[in-house]
Amino acid sequence: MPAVVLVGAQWGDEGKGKATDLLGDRVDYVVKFNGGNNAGHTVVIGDEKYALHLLPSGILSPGVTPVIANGVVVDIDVLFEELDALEARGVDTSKLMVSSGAHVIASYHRTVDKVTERFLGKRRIGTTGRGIGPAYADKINRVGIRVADLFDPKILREKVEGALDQKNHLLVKVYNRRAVEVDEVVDELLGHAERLKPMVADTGLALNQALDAGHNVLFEGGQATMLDVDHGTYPFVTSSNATAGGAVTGSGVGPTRIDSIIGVIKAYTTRVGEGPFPTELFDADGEYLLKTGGEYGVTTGRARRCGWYDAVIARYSARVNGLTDLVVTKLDVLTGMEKVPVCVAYDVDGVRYDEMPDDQSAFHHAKPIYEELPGWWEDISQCRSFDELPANAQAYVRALEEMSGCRISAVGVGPRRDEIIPIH
Ligand code: 2SA
Ligand code: GDP
Ligand code: MG
Repeated sequence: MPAVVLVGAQWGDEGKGKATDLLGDRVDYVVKFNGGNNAGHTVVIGDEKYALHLLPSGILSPGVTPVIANGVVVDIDVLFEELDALEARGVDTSKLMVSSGAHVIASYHRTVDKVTERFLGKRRIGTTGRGIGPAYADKINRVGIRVADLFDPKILREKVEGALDQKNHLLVKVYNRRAVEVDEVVDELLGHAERLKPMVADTGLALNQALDAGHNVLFEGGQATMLDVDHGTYPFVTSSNATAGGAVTGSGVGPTRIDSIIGVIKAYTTRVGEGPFPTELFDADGEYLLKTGGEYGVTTGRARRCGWYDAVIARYSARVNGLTDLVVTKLDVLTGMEKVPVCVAYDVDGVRYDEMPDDQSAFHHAKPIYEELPGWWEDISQCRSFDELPANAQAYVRALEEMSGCRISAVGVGPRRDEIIPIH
């Protein structure tokens, strides 16, 4: 602390929600800086389970100010639905701040997302269908709608006209769909303005002032390093910067103000959607990880693809994010395996790669080179210190640390908030 960035080090669903929650008591602000309601964080507090998509998980901690920063794409219907659902369960959401510079996901973005995927056929990305890619495409193409536009009906109308110009051409001529009416979109967005208004703020200014005042700010990454539009397995990625750099551009807080960068990584690997995945398993072990780890998408319910830990990816994540720490989650899921293979390098057509290939074809053809580590049988979910872990589980964590080139500062041994072992 005071400014900590937390990112996923693999393909998402590493348990970032829980890791964020872990820092809860020391955090004053939790900032979502990228993505939108394609994210899915599950946080378990006592017997209560919360699934969050758009809202930062810090919203569950009393005293924390949750912030949706400028780098996020906001589906306002979803925002209100999530707020209503939390309020109904007694969670105070009144502190939420939404950046005036955040972009808005409108109904046409969802439509374009779905029809594009259908059109791509077997080349599809396997998106969440939430309109994320089309909203970011509009942002980069300079025809996006920002939160601030909702409070100026004249400008909003002009911008919606601009956004729909080419899109309607595409929808009607290429995809054979009906054109989207400007009035329909303007009315829908203006209908949200009144409720949204009190939440809207210059969040970049607010965050810098918070840091000036000595408050602790946590930047919570959505998706993960291997899904980053620049550093991930392009084109099988999301459309935002999910790496640590995104925390800076996506929030308006400069890089010199960041103190530490934590990567969250599972003790094995999962991926949702299409794209290459060298350590993916298609056997009983993969099925075991899926079932034991409960590897189903929080947003879409899709079964996640499962495989062994990949230290090449861990090293790559440590590098592109400048990680200061790794938090390893779900070590408990590996309990009961006789041997646990870990990928230490790739074999690409007879050539050994110790680092992530920068050639996409090489990564698509990469065959993992495994080192097998001895497993453990003891239930570890009750362990609360590193010394309490069985010797082989300790050795596994130490081996991951050595192979990944980054300090491991905590290990998750169960989904609950307290099921975590800090390592000093
Ligand atoms: P999109 O919708 O444009 O961001 O999809 C592009 C790719 O990014 C992947 N992606 C994700 N991968 C893992 N988890 C995500 N969030 C949900 C969760 C997933 C769910 O946390 O459980 O519920 O299915 C997430 N969001 C995007 C996506 O699979 C595409 O490969
Ligand atoms: P996120 O997208 O990175 O926030 O992760 P998700 O919430 O999508 O998926 C992680 C899942 O793992 C959630 O269901 C968590 O409750 C669960 N989880 C987190 N840490 C642990 C852990 O150490 N052990 C076990 N068994 N489950 C965990
Ligand atoms: Mg998730």
